[in-house]
Parts: sequence; structure tokens; C-alpha cells
Amino acid sequence: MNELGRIEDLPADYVAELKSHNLMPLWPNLRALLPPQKPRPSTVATHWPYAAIRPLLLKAGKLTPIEKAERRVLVLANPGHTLEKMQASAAMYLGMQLLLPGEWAPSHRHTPNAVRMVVEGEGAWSTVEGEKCPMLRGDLILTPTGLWHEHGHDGSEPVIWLDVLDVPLVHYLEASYHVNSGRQTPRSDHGERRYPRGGVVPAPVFERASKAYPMLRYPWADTRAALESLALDQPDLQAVQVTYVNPETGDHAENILGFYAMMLRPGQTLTLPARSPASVFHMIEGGAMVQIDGQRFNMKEADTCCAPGYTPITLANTSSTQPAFLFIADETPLHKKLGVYEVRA
Ligand code: 1HN
Repeated sequence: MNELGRIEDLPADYVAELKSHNLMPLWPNLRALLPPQKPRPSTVATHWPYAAIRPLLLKAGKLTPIEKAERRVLVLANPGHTLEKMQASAAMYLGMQLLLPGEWAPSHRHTPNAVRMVVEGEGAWSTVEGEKCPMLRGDLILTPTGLWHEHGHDGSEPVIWLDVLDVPLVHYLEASYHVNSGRQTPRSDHGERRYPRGGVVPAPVFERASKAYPMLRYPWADTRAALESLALDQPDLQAVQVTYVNPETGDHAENILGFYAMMLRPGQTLTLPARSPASVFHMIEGGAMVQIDGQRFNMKEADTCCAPGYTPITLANTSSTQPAFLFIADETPLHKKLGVYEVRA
């Protein structure tokens, strides 16, 4: 590979004249735009222990009333992007949100897609497009682009959940905005009742099933049971993993980010190949050692970490007697749609 000319190699008055016409020479910047062999991600492997987040989030509950916050969130910011950018990876945003008993986070909708993974507490709910979704630990609740959503809490203990959004991407596209509204009127139909089993879906005769996002809440009890059943059915299966899908189309549940649940068998160590998308791991149950780029994170229950793309990741269950369960978010649907998805041997 030959060395390309640098900006300093050009006469200063020439560069100044280019700039005065809003022009730039490509060649001094070409290698930064197209690094050799593989990208140089800004995303760095980062671990956010829940033990560090929880007390600070509860303190935010004392410092800032919900009316002054709208959403009371501590953002899990990747230092490789600078903390101010508030992004976990190029396309992913992560935040831990606290709702206290009696509080209400008012209804709004926005262009970024969101999901919530419930971490702690009982009695909270999200109403999404009129569908009131109870928030139980491990549940995944979708709030896809454009759908109204609000959060409330009828219980007696704090409720905390992990928000995953594609806001860094949508913001980069200069397409990020929100609209507020009043309280929603709950409807009686629920996607989780309409799609209780894989393999069979309703076959409407008199109505057209027309919802773009037919299922909004994925109860953890069902997802966990699916993983246990898969592990039992295929004792040799290395990666016991399920994808959260749209039950009508079989596609990813949302358009941009992919969501998965994984079970590590007792004592299992699993190395995932290097793939182009960045990924996020959140410990739902149990513990795991996660190794990324030579860094090792001891992930305890409710901990979260992220990994850049193009690097292998090793997951090891820290228990030899109990399974461990992880929630995973990644940028696969986006990479596949753009045609840049890669798995490296
Ligand atoms: C949002 O709407 C929520 O509705 C949480 O709970 C976090 C982060 C960025 C932009 C919108 C919510 C968010 C968000």
C-alpha cells in the first residue's frame, strides 16, 4: 500500500482557496474513510455493572422529579464515542430508566425505534398505541417508530428498565423528532394473547391483519420456556438462542436493531464469530464472563456490556450448575438491509 499525499504537502494558499469554495482534497483523508482490511470502530468494549448504576439512578429519583425529566434515565454512554454523544455504538443507545410508585411518564411518539427490557420491580406498565403492557422482569416491550407510548406505575417499589433505541442512527440521519400528547385510552386487544405460540398465527377470514407491529410485549416466562425447550430438544446445539420476531412476517421485531435471548448451559463457554454489527449483552439471570478484544467483564445479574463489530466475543457461564440467560441487542437488521453485514471466519 503506497503512502498517500498529506494535506501539509499541498501549498497552504491552495488549501485555503479550496476551502473558500467549500472544496476538500480526498486523498489526504482517503485512508481514514476506508481503512485497510477492517473498520476502526470508535465503539470500545464497555461494561456497566448494575451495582454502579442502581444507587445513582435511585439518587436521580430523589434529585429530579419525573415532571422535570419526562424520562428519568441514566445513559450508558460509550467512552469511545465521547460520553456527550450518549451512544453505545454507531446505531445503538442504551439507558437505564427509573419510574417510582405513582409516577407517570407522559405519552409521546418519535421517529427512533425503542424497546424496553425490564430489570427490576413490579407494578409498572407501558401503554403502547393503546395496548397496556405490564412490565415484569425480563419482559421485552416494543415501542417502534411512530407508536404512542407512556409509562405508569401502580406498584409500591421502584421499577427500573433498560431502554435500547436506534436514536444515534436516526439522529445522524437528521430524522429524529418527537410529538407529545395526553393520556392514552387503553384498548382491549393484546398482541401477546393473539400470538401465544410459535408456528401458528391467527388466520383472519373477515378482517385484514394490518398492524405493522402486531406483537408489542414478549413475556419473559414464554421466552425463557422457549430457550429451555430448545436446549432440551437439541442437546448438541452450541448457541441456544432465539430471535424476537414479528410473528406475522418472521422478520426481526423492529426494522433497525435485532433482539435476541440466549441461554448458556451450566458451565458452557461459547465463542461467537467476528461479525460486522456491534452488539449489547444484558444479563437477565445468572452470571457470565464476557471476553471482548482481550478485555474480560465479569457480568453479574442485571449488568450490561457492549462490543464493537468485527471482533469475536466469548461468553462463559460462571455457574457449573445453573443456566445463564442473556438479552442481546445488535445492529444486524440495519447491516443486512444496507448490504454491509459480514461474518468473518
Ligand atoms: C424515550 O422516548 C424513552 O419513552 C426513553 O421511555 C429513552 C431516549 C432517547 C429518546 C427517546 C421512553 C429515550 C427516549
